[in-house]
Amino acid sequence: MAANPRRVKIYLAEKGINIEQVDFLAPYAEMKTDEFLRKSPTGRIPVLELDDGMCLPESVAIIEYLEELYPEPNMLGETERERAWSRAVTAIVSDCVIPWGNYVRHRAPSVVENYGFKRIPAVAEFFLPSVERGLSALEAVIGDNNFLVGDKPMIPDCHGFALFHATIDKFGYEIPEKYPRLQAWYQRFLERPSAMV
Ligand SMILES: N[C@@H](CCC(=O)N[C@@H](CS)C(=O)NCC(=O)O)C(=O)O
Repeated sequence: MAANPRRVKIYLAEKGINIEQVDFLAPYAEMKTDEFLRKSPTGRIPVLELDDGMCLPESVAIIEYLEELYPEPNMLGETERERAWSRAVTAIVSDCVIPWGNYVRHRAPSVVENYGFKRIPAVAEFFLPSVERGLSALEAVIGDNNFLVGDKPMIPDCHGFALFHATIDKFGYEIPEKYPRLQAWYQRFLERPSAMV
């Protein structure tokens, strides 16, 4: 259900990288132990644990680290400009996570209420302009491309699809009609095997 670890799962599937994965289930009590906090200081996932014991939190950092270790197939960009643009689009997606998460959780009853989540509809109203801003930005970004930064899936698509899929699949959100390019992109990515992880 959680979009942030799923960014990494989708990236691993797209790259064909096989590493051991440990899943945690909400409400994530075992992620608040001292042992886990030593691995991920915020008590959040994802966290990448290396063989020498180093632990790297944060989905964006984990994916870029893996991209350096496994540069083929390239999913960041061939040139400095392409890489810079990919990072910019990833940042736009990352900025959407908090507003979208709050919007979908507070907008209508959802699965998180099973974990004692208290819904406040005014919070959804507060975040709606930020949600619209992110959607408009990404609709402009994709332009006539098949994927967010070009004609094949790249790192920003992994981040973006994980976020859209969580809001749509788990929280019943629908991409509004006024974002047809994002609607088409979402359907296109949905057909990829990585969308199933
Ligand atoms: N900026 C972090 C955000 C990580 C994050 O918020 N993870 C959520 C799951 S989507 C989590 O661990 N939630 C449990 C909690 O906060 O206790 C990243 O991109 O990795």
